[in-house]
This record gives sequence, C-alpha cells and structure tokens, in this order.
Amino acid sequence: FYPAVDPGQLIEKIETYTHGNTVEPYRVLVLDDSRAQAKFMETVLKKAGMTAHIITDPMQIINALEEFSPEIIILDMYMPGCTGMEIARVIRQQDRFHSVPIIYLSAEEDVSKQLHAMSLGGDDFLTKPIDPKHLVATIHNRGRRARSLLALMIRDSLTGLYNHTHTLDLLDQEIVRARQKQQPLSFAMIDIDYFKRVNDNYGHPIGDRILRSLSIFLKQRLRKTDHVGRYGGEEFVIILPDTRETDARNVLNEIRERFAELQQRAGDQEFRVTFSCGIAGWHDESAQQLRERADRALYDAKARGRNCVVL
Ligand code: GH3
Ligand code: MG
Ligand code: MG
Ligand code: MG
Repeated sequence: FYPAVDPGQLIEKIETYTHGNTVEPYRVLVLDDSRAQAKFMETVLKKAGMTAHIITDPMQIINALEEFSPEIIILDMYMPGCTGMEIARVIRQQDRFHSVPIIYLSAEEDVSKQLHAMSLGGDDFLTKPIDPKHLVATIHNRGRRARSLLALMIRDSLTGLYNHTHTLDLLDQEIVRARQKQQPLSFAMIDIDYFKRVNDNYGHPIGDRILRSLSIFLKQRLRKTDHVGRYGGEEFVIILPDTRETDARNVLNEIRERFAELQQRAGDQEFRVTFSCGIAGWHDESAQQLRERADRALYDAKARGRNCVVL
C-alpha cells in the first residue's frame, strides 16, 4: 500500500508545468499490478497532457507494445509471477523498442537492487510514492531526448530526407494502409544521370550541392503526404499514397522536365543535370516486389537514353 496522493490536488501544478507545451502528447505505457497505483498514474499522466495506456497484467506487455507503440515505458518492479527487470528484457529484445526509455517505478529502496535493475535495461529508477511533478518531469526529459534521437536516426544527414531504412519502413506502412483503405499507391525510384561526371568535372562539393537542391526540389513539388527518401548515393525514392501509377508518372515527368531546365553553376561554368525515373504502381504485392518493378523501370529508363520516366 502506498500513501495515496490525491491527483486532483496536483492537477493545477502539473498543468502549470506543461503550460504552453504544444508538442504531440507522449505515448506512455504503464505496467503496474496494483490497480489503484495504475489508476493513479493514468490520472496524473492524462492531466499532464500525455496519452497513457495502462496494463496491470505483465502477460499483456507484448500486445500493448504492438497496439500502443509507446514512446516511454514505466514498469513496476514486483508483480505476481515476474519482475519489472524481466519485462524490460522482453521489451529490449524487440528491435523496435530497443532504445525506448524504460523507467522503473517501485517501492524498492535498496540502491544496489535499483542499480542492478537499471543495468538490465532501465533508464531511470523512481521510488514510490512518487511526486507527480517529478514523474512528469522525468517523462518529459526522457521523451524529448528519445524523440530527437529518433528524428536524427530516420534522416539522411546530407539532404535531410528520410534515409534508406526509414524509407523502407514507410513503404511497409503505406502498403498496409493502401490495403486497408483500398487505395492506390505508387512508388518511384530516381537516379541522377552521369553523376560521376558531375563530380569529376566540378568536384564533390558541387555534387553534394546538387543532391541537396534536388532534394528540396522534390519536396517542394510533391504533396505533404508523399514521402521522399534518399535511397543511396544519388538515388532517391518517392512513395505516393493514394496515387495511381499514371498520375505518378505524370507528376514525376513534370518534375523531371523542370529539374532538367535548371541552370546549375560551378564557379563561372554553367551546366544542366538530369535524372531518370522508374515508376511502379502497387498491385497487392509485397514491398520487395514493388521495389523490384520500380527498379526495373528505372533500368529501362537508363537504357532508353536517360532523362526520362518509365512506368
Ligand atoms: P548513370 O547515369 O548510369 O546513373 O551514371 P552515374 O555516373 O550517375 O552512375 P554511377 O552509379 O556510376 O555513379 C554514381 C556516382 O554518384 C558515383 C559517386 O561518385 C556519386 N555519389 C554517390 N554518393 C555521392 C554523394 O554523397 N555526394 C557526391 N558528390 N557524389 C556522390
Ligand atoms: Mg507491484
Ligand atoms: Mg546510381
Ligand atoms: Mg546515376
């Protein structure tokens, strides 16, 4: 039994603390076998503007990770049949949750036990009864760091576009969505033409600048809902949700023409750069099959003489 703190009395203070905070609410998963404690946590977190998902049965952890996709996890230490440490290990085994912050919240006051628990995959150890302000502050700090780390991890540093790994994740997600909503989906692969020559003739920094300018160009001309990624060196991919392949082809062809018209400069030299593009519309197939078809279309575009879009 933990001395109950009336969450109602603390609402004002927590709201003051989070005042002016316009960030997307943190998704916090709480596992505590005590229903009263879980309820208390739920109230505190909700009042602090967070989205709380509460479970009291450790067996529900896998499902909860899957369904709720938490950004921060709070674990009780002692529960019937298992410990928070064991749950932390299960969480850490999931690739997606390998670095999600785990905060233990327990009445355990033995520091060596606390440190042991943290060595097994926890990030903080808070003790009950917890001052809600302390809890909320800890979650905010952990959440903010986790988000900024994640934002870095999914981006390519040269262009700021989504990187290869994240682009593939997005494609998987968009395929699921297209299937659910019975909507079309298109996938485009772009490869700059004779880019090696650009580097050879004008130098690598100019090559880099062209990669950045094409990135900006693509983002400006596509919809907010389209995803643009840097697939590799001078290769880009675009995921176009709710778009038929013929529409995707027309859009990319327009972008190709406009980009090819741009006057590129290196010192007093002027030149133009073009790209080739392969498009595939999604036909209820796997992401890999879709990518292979777009890749083949891109290969055809190169074979046809470059500076063209092939569907
Ligand atoms: P193709 O029309 O057949 O695509 O010819 P290409 O020269 O573009 O093709 P290739 O794959 O032979 O060369 C790609 C070049 O892209 C090689 C590499 O020097 C350059 N490249 C890859 N990544 C970067 C980068 O980050 N910055 C710069 N400046 N160049 C890059
Ligand atoms: Mg307990
Ligand atoms: Mg290439
Ligand atoms: Mg190329």
